[in-house]
Amino acid sequence: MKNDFNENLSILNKTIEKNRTFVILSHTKPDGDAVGSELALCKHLKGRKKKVECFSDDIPKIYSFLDGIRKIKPLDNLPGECDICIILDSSNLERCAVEKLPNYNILVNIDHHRDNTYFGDINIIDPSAASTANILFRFFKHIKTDLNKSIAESLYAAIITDTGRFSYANTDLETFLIVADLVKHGASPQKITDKIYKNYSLRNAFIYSKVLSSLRSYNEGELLTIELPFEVIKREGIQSHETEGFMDYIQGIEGHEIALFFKEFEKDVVRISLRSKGRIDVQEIASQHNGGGHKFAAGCTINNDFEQAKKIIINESLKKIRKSQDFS
Ligand SMILES: [Mn+2]
Repeated sequence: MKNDFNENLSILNKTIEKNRTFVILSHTKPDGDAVGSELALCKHLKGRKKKVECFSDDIPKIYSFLDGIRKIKPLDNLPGECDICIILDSSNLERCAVEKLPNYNILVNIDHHRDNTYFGDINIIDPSAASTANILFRFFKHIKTDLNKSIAESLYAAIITDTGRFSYANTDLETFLIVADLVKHGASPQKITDKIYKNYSLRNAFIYSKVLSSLRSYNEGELLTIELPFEVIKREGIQSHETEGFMDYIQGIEGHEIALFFKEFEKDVVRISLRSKGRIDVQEIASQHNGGGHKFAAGCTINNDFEQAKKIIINESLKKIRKSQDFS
C-alpha cells in the first residue's frame, strides 16, 4: 500500500511534468480542506509554470484572507477542455456537482474519504490521512519541492479545519509533524485561528443566542436538542451557513449521549443533525430516514410537520439510548 501510494505520487509528478493546462475542482459547499487544498496545489502548479484554473462552489467568507482566493472562479465558468483535471477532497464525482467536466486527457482524484469510489485515471487516496492537505503535503515532500509561506498557510487552514482545531480522532502524529513544518515555513497559528474561528458577526452571536435558548434536555440530560423552526428562520432571514458550529457548544456538555439540531429552512422540510458523544451509532438513526454521515456525526431530512419530525427522531434516539443501557 505504502509503495503503491508513493508510486502514485511519482506518477502524478510525471503527469504534471508532461502536461500544460490544469483544472482543479473540489466538492460543493467547500470546507477549509477543499479550499486550502485547491489553493496549495494551484500555487504549486503555477510555480512550475503551468496554466492552472481553480473552480469552486461559493466559498465561505472566513477563508477570504487566504492568498490567491479571489482567483478561484465560480463553477459556471469551467472551460471546455484541459490536459489534466484534478478533483480534490471529493469521494465521488457527484459531490463536485458540475454538470459536465471539461474534456480532459487524464482525471486525477486526490482524497482521504473512506467511501472514495476511485473514479480517476490516477487515484491518490488514503483514508487514514487526516485531510486531503496531508496528502498534498506528502506529495510536495516526495518530490522535494520547497514550500513557501502562501502554500504553508493554505495547507494549515485546510488541516486546522478538517481536524477541528487538532481535536478530532483523525488528529495524529503526522498532522502535528506537518503543521510544525508549515509553521517553519511561515504559517502563523494565531493569525489563521483568528481569521477562521474568531471572526463571526454580531448577528451570528444573536442567532446563536436564539438557538441556545431552545436547548431542551431529555432523560436527565442524556439527550439534548436545539432547534430553529421555520418561523424564526423566516423572521430573522437566517441562512443555512449561519448555523454552522452551533453544535460544538452543545457537544461539550458533559453527561449526554446524543445531541440533535432541528432546522426548518423550508416549511415542513426538517433537517436534523445528529451527534453522538461516542457510544451510540447515530448514523443508524439517520439512515432510516435516507440520511448518512459517520457513526458519531450524521444527518437526515424529514418531510413532515416540525413537531412531528422532532418527535420521531427524539423517540428513536431515546430508544437507542435505552437499548445501549440494556447491554452495558
Ligand atoms: Mn477533507
